[in-house]
Amino acid sequence: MEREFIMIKPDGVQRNLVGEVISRIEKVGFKILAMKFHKVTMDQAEKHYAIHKERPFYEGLLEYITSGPVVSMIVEGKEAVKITRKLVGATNPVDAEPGSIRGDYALEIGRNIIHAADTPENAIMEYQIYFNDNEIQSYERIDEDWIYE
Ligand code: D4T
Repeated sequence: MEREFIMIKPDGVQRNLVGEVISRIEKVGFKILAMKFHKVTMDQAEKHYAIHKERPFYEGLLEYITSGPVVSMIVEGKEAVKITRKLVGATNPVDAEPGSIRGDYALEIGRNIIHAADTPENAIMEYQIYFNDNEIQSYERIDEDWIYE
């Protein structure tokens, strides 16, 4: 099993897409281990997007991600990172397939609704910015035998 870190960004919250996004994550079979409705602090944003520090869009990205409440989640499942990234779609909505979250609900790269970590290692690094260990639940879902063979 693999863990993935997902964040519904401020535009996703403002556009009432929280339920829609969570529904897609649940329905594919992922188990929600943690979830939080919160504002990203500037300190958290700088850690999360440190890799983009030198990029021209960095300042705008920090302003956007800290501009309003977000929903952060840790989910678990088989190939969670790969499958979530497919559900989410390409970073630039122009390239995101119809049926993906960005393909269905976004038009611009700087307002692309959702974040999902791109590797299992980054997922762990990222969720540690937003969650303490005691906020991560361990439980069995009753449909697991019907999701995994
Ligand atoms: P996130 O991190 O939001 O899931 O996006 P990706 O993992 O799909 O893409 P990323 O790390 O390359 O970009 C992070 C974040 O920066 C915004 N961005 C990116 C932007 O505003 N302009 C740009 O040119 C790029 C490349 C969008 C996502």
